[in-house]
Amino acid sequence: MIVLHAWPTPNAHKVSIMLEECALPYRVQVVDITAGDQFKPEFLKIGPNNRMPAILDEDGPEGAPVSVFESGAILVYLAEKTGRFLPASGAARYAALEWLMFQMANLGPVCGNAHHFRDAAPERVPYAIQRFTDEAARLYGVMDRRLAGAPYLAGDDYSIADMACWPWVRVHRYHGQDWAPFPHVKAWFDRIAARDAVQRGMALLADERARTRSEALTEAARAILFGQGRR
Ligand SMILES: N[C@@H](CCC(=O)N[C@@H](CS)C(=O)NCC(=O)O)C(=O)O
Repeated sequence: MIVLHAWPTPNAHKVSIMLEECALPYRVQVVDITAGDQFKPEFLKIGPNNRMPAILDEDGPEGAPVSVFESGAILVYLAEKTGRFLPASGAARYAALEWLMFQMANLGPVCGNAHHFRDAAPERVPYAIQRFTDEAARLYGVMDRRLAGAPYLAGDDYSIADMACWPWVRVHRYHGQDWAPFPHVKAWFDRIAARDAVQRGMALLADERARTRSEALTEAARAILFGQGRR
C-alpha cells in the first residue's frame, strides 16, 4: 500500500493522477498545510522541506518501506515501480525528463509566484506581478510551441511530464493567463482532462479544495503559509 501525504493543490494532484493512472492501491493521509501539519515531526520525517506531497510506499524496493518527497521524484519513482508513463531508455525517456524538469524548475515556481503576488500577497507589488505574469506567459508559449508539433509534451505518448504540467495549467487564471494565445495548450489540456484516471485523481480531497483558494485563506492560515521569517 502507498500512503499519499497530501493537500489538494496542483503538486499533489500530479501524484494522485499518476496513482490513478497506474491503478496502484493507495490511501491519503491529510496534510492540512493551512493548519501547519507540514511542520509536524511525523511529516518532516518523510517531507523534510515541510512541503507536501510525499509518499510512503510500504512495499518499496526489495520489499522494504521507502519514502519519497518532491513531486517530480515521486512521479519518477512511481513510473519506475510500474514501468509506465516514462520510457525505460532512449530519447523518449529524456524527452519526458526534460519536460518534467521544465515543470519542476520553471512552470511550478514561476506560476506559484504569479499566483502569490496576484492574489495572496498582503501588499500589491506591481513589479512582481508583472514579472511573474509575463514569465508565466512566456512558459505557456514554450509549451504551446512544443504542443503545436506533438500531442504530448514528451512527443507521441502521454507521460509523467504531462501529469506534472496539467494540474498547473488547469489553474491558469491564477497565473493571469487565458486560453486565447495558447490554442495547442488548450487542445492538449482537453485531451488529458477527458481521461477517467485524471478525473479520479482530481477528486483528491475535493471537499477541502475550496479552502486552498488564496482568497478564502484565514489570517491564521496566511501566517502559517506565508509568515515572513519562518524557518
Ligand atoms: N517542489 C515541491 C513543491 C511542493 C510545494 O510547494 N507544496 C506546497 C503546496 S503546493 C506546500 O506544501 N506548502 C506548505 C508550506 O509552504 O508550508 C514539489 O513539487 O513537491
